[in-house]
Amino acid sequence: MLSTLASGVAFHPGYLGPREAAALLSTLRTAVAAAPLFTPRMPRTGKPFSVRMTNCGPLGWVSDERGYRYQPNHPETGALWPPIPEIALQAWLELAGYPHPPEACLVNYYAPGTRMSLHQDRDEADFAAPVVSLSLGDTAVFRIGGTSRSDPTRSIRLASGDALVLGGSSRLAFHGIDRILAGSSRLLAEGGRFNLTLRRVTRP
Ligand code: MD6
Ligand code: FE
Repeated sequence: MLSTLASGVAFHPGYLGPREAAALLSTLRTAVAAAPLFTPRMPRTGKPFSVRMTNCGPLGWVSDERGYRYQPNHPETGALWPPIPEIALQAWLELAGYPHPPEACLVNYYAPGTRMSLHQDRDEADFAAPVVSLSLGDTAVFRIGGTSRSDPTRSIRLASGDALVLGGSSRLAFHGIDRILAGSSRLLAEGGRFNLTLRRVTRP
């Protein structure tokens, strides 16, 4: 079932079934072994994020005192990022409605108790491409508003296997994660949640 919450927001609950979610997690484990989760830091202040991150694909999103940017290599190991998991590429083909492949797959890991403050995804050169997000593990309380920080917001619970697409007039909507519902999924033995966001970074 697809539901449209606002223009350009498409929510696909249960997009990945439990077996597909488990298969994607298994590929993700391999990727994280090659490109370990790191703790990003805020530009200027250097304040650490509570979420840990890594990336797959030709480009990865990183943040540190020097700012937000995309780069081809891991900030700690220097290695190129591992490939984007096949199941995630398939989700892009089915959901993005955009005729060029994604270049970055940001992987966020939320331990119970962590959150992501309200932000826009705007470090990409081409906002014609949507951002496609996949959730694995514990349910997250996701908040989404409009293109001004002060616009009213609404909450959606993102459960394991759910896909969310931000495109069109919602491509630059403010959004964030208020909290993780600890123990809501048994997919991750360690608990918590992985979120994958697929992005086109450069103009094709
Ligand atoms: C998360 N998601 O679900 C955070 N960004 O953990 C995002 O920041 C996000 O879900 C752009 C488009 C869709 C998203
Ligand atoms: Fe985002």
